[in-house]
Amino acid sequence: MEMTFRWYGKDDPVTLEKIRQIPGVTGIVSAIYDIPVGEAWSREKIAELKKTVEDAGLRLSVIESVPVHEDIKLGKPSRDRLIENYCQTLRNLAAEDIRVVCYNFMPVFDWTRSELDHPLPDGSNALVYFAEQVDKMDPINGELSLPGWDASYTKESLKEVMDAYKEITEEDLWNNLKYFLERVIKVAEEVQVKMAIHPDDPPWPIFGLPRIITNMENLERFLKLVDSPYNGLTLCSGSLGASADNDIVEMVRRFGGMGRIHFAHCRNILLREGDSFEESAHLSEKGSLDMYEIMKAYHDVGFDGPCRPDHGRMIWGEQGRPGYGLYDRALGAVYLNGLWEAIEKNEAKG
Ligand SMILES: [Mn+2]
Repeated sequence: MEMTFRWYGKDDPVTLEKIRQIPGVTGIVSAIYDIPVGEAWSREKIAELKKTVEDAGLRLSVIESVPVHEDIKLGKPSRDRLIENYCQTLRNLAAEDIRVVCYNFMPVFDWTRSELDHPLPDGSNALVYFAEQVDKMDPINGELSLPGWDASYTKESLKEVMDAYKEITEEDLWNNLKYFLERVIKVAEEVQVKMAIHPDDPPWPIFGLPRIITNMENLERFLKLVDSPYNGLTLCSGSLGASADNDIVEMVRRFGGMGRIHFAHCRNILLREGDSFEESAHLSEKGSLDMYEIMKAYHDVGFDGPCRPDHGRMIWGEQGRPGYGLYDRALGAVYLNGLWEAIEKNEAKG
């Protein structure tokens, strides 16, 4: 297992120099943020990112994400050209020896929360999802802006894309995902880049948009769409764990045992009544997930891929990108490494 940390590029207040000082973190998870979605990433730009990371004494381990254009998810005629660009990006990443690519297939909105700085009893704050607040939101009234949301949408273009999805059923989305995978995984195999889909967050439909990467059954179905070791998962415990029906330990054992987890997002989550949740500290006792059992499952299946702490709270007065401050994520990384060391040494003793 390689401990990694997400870095948002040169504008990120959490610098590579700081990340390097977190004990046990050796890998960086990043992306190129100034190329429009749908265009191919040049080898030059990838090499530049890689050099920046390596000059700081770290390794560029995972790309999170190479975003998938909405026209691909909608199955529009323009998708063939966009998929070809996506494949070219994979070839260029492979040429720079980058081997894991995270992406998601969520229509329009990425991860969604109702509040980004909800105060917690200990004086920290965290992202929360309170269903009754989300139910009242109208994404096309133009007043809403959350960090997972693509800021490039105008009110009109957002309405247009939301309208386009009115015709798209869950089965259509499955078909469009299959069409994408059948073309992309072939290239991923050729150039040996492991594709790792991130589950939908939260794992249920929002704002009337379909969501399909949500539970055990659908993950099974996903892996069978193209049954290749290069067609794999980013197993995000926090995203899938938002549904109490999802057993994360079982998922790690099942899909990790198949060698289909290529990237582990490890964080805890505190479930509330009625499809609501808070993002808690990583420690097991602070949330609804047993992080020890999750790490133990990864260890038991022989997981040797990249792992990262996921969203953190804002603590010690830190200001910054919601979910992506330094301190709480650093605590998360060290905690996960601590669990791992204990599990390893315990196993070695027999
Ligand atoms: Mn995640």
